[in-house]
Amino acid sequence: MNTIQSQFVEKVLLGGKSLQKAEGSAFAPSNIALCKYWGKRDAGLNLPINSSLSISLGELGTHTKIRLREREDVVCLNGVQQADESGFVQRIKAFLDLFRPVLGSAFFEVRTQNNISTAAGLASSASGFAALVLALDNMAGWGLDRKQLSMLARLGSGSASRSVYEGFVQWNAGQLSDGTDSFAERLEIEWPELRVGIVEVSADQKPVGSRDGMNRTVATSELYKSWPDQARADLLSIRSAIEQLDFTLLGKTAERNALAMHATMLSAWPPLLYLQPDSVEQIHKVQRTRADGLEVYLTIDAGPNIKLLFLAENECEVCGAFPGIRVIRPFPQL
Ligand code: 2P0
Repeated sequence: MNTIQSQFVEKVLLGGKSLQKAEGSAFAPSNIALCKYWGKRDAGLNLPINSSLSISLGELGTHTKIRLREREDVVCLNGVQQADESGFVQRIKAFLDLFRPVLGSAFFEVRTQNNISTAAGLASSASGFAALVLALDNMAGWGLDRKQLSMLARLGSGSASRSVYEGFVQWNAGQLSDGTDSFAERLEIEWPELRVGIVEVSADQKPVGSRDGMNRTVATSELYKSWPDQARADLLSIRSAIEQLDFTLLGKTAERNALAMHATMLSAWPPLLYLQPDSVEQIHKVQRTRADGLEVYLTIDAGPNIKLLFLAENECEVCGAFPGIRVIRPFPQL
């Protein structure tokens, strides 16, 4: 049991212990960071070194149902019960441990369904932990606000703190050591013309997970020293791009931010090279396409897949240039 985290949960719940139903359900969207979260200032409370800003992916994400059980936890992913010893189940059980004291030491059945394949390179831990927290809140009847939900989801996975909202979301790193000022907030701006395209390069499991990757980068990369300042400047530019609906500024800054994050990974030891030969090919292709006059930018997470950013007016041309991409419309269409 992680004592620091359970004390944090009690603080966030403010003594709310009611259990109104024996089951609950919720949906949370997946998200893609335009200004990346990379590096922790506190691993115990999962507090980031830098603030980040993401876009949630509308209807793409995780549906989760939770219900009480008398004995042992059961975890199902996409309709299939997962082995108890799997990393997936272990992580969910450790997270549920934080809530058992306030919920009367119960056991749970968790049924989670991702409507986007993890093979598409979209973080399922973000929507997964966000949906789990929302489902717990729904079951217990705590009536938590988004700030509280964001802080609880953060304990499961940093990026999950952003997945409790739709649209553009900023996760403020915060400064306090108790973690109570590190939560995400929604930016009240819609951009229906914005598109995200997924270029799937590889569906293989990555050799080093994000958590280990960022810890290794912080511990060993000289280049990482420049990351917090760059992330701070990029976040301001991206906010201003969103406020002015300036797509060129948004795309440029998001692409530069992602490549700078990969530069810090490359300069870690042992080096972290998440990109595959095909990822590099696609990066060149985005640059060539842009030089030919089609405005498309990219972002990449801790994996080999490429995410394109473009506007609705260029959707047909981008789909022609990148056949087989999956196009996501993050905002409701007019
Ligand atoms: C992000 N990533 O901002 C960055 C960009 C990957 C690259 O958040 O340790 O799974 O659970 O807090 O949230 C992935 O890291 O890490 C991530 P933990 P998480 O989306």
